[in-house]
Amino acid sequence: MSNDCLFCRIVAGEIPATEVHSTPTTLAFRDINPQAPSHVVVIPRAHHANVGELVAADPGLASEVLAAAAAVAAAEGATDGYRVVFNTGPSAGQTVHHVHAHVLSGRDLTWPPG
Ligand code: D5M
Repeated sequence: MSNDCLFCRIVAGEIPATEVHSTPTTLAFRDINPQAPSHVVVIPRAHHANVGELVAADPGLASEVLAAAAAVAAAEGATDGYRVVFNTGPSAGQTVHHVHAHVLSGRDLTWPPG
């Protein structure tokens, strides 16, 4: 855990979040700035800066994050489809440096993304 990390502080219960799914190794909560009718952030409880660092350090945990993302999409009723996004690095707009999967659904999602 990093005291400087917003998502570590959510895992620790120091900052409130609207939790929608939880496992011993992952946590999912509603994005504070939703970009779709359903917008959930899925994180590993352990701190890794981005998806590349996560999969290099712990591929099993990366798989658990993806499984949690799929479970969230199912629970949100995303029968028409959903998108999983890992913004990685400044050019992709990553602002929180604790790896997270955005799970977006509930509207038609355009391609390519901006
Ligand atoms: O996405 C970081 C995301 O994290 C962004 O969509 C807002 C969200 N966020 C930031 N703070 C919170 C809290 N406190 N609760 C829920 N969601 C939050 P990025 O891909 O790094 O730009």
